[in-house]
Amino acid sequence: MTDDIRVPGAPASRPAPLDEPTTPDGPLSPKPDQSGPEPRTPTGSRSADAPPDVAQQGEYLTTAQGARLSQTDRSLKAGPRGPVLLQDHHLREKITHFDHERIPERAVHARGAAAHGTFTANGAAEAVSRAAFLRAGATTPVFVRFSTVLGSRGSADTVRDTRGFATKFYTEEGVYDLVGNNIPVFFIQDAIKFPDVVHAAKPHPDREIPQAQSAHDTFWDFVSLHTEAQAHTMWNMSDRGIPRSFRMMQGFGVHTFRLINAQDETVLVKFHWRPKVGTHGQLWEEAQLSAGKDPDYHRRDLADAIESGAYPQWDLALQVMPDLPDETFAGIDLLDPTKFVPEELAPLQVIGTMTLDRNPVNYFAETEQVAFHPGHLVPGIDVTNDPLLQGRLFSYIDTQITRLGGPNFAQLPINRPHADVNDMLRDGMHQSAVHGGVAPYHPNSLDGGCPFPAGADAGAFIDVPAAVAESVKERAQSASFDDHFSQVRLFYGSLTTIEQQHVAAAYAFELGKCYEQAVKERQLQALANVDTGLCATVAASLGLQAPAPTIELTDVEPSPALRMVGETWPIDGRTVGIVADDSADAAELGAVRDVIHAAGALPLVIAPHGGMLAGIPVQRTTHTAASIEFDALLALADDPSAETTRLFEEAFRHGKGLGAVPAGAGVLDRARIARDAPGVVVDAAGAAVDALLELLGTHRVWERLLAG
Ligand code: HDE
Repeated sequence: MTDDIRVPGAPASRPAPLDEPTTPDGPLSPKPDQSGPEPRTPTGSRSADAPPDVAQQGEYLTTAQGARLSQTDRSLKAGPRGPVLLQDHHLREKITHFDHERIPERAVHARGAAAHGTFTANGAAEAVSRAAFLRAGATTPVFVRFSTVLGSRGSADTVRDTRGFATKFYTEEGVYDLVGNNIPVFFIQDAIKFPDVVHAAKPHPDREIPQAQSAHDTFWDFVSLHTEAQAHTMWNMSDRGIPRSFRMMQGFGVHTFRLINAQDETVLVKFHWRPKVGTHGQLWEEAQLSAGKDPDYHRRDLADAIESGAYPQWDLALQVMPDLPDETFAGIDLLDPTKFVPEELAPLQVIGTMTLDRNPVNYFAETEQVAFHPGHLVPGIDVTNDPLLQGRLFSYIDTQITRLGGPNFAQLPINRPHADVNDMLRDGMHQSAVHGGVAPYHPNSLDGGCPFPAGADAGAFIDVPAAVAESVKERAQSASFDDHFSQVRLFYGSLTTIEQQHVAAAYAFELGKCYEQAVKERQLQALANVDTGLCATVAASLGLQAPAPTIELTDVEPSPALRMVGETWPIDGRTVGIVADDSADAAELGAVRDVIHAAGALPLVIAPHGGMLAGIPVQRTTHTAASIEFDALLALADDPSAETTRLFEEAFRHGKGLGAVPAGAGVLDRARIARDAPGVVVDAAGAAVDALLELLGTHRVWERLLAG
């Protein structure tokens, strides 16, 4: 039977035969959802190389020099029992290359996943920026890498952490990188402290634990001594610190940027990515279960969504603020990266939409070798004097030189611009361009004066001639950076009750994992300066006294836009587990799958065994199904196994919609789930599935969680 529901995850573009193949054949093509970087030469021209031309070629195994090999399983020996001969070039080439396969992982953001797509501008930014890729209808290829910050390359995806959201736009005016995070504020106000905060957050230098976590003494030691970090830590302790999916995260440029339009007028802006399917988190228990049961949870989710056709989409939006001499808006210093601008004060203006529709072909060549830099700018977008951003402008190019082995990383296929490159940079490790001419210097007459500097009329990037205040050289910062608490209070006070409960539980966990009393007490003091109720709850869980605030707590106007609970969103790419067995009615099971699929969600059949049920393929068995991968469950059969009982218990505890036909409702009883509990429906299959799809739109059955 043919199955038109694309179930993601197959390892190759063609099923593997049972026996080892014996007839030579060329390399397999990538899977339909995959594509590599658009073919470009190292200097940005369109390349005639079709993507497969830059992958391995031919039917036969060769050396790196293209000589065919007859053997790769036995080294060349003096007789069958050795010794191995030094002249075995194939052995030495193979092992030597292997010895050098690893490159240094990113100092931060080492763990990531990426996808290709396009950005289409709606033209709303034309009034404020002259960037060509922001003109109405312009469509620009993009490559986006999502990441965690703290963990090393092999760490779990679902740890509590900030997420990186870095976008490379291959514009006709050169590469533009928007290297942002999923949280709009940062730990520190000055780049010179970045090594300090990262050293504090990384595993302890003695035992190298804990991996990919902030729940330890050095982290809370730093952020409690250094209270400008309290804003970021509060966001981290909220549900944004444990996203449900990369597809369900906002992105922020964090810093304020300066845009300039065709009339040379400037504005100050904040960049926002808004996911079309809403911003959603995991619950803490789910995040912990995921880290064990599927450490690749987010990576898999992104690739699976794209493979199954649920293409992730974000609107790009701007908050536009006047470019005033004090670079302040509504009392908020726009150069202070620990502050955000509430959307109620500066509404978001959507300027285009990004769709991610292709998975990479090769993780190393693309996701690992991509090199972002906040200084990769195009005409129309410029930086501000935010001291954090200024340091970043130095750091990113520097780190790539170590990470990617030299200064020519821009020539790696994933980093090649889609615009002419004529840079007079020469030589260096791994130079892959073959430059002509004799005069890579300016001015010259020997190469006809080429390359020529362009004027603004020829599309040159002109640094915005922003005024610089007359001042003195000093290691100081503006007094307007000194308020470390009022926006933290604003954030916490804007959340719904359940979100506030999650924040309190997160602090209780993180500080509960610290050993040092002084660290806990100092952090409690910081919380007292944010919200006394929150401080009291956390203090009680630690068995400590809640301190009194040391500053005056003022009332703040809540920002409802900060809430993640309370709306309904599209359900594209959500997963529904259907529990069935050999008694399954093929028509009923098929119809349920079709309804779920037609709604844009992914139906996955869970059965006591793999293979088929009534001619319908099974995707998960009782042994492989894990509650974390389903957004809702439907029991079409009564499976008495302990695994299925646990599946329902966990899903219920995690506020997921649960349905059962009457014949399958024993599953609920065994899991001690009341058939009339909120978000639980026992009904005929059609009605049950409709109810579940509706519940999915709210992300979780919040009512059940609050009651619990
Ligand atoms: Fe980064 N950051 N960062 N950062 N950052 C890096 O660059 C740095 C900051 C962000 O998927 C590194 O190529 C300094 C803020 C993302 O490849 C490094 C400071 C924001 C990524 C670096 C910051 C970010 C990085 C490590 C303080 C949000 C991953 C590897 C001044 C706006 C990009 C690399 C990817 C990566 C330095 C602060 C976002 C070491 C010095 C604020 C998304 O250069």
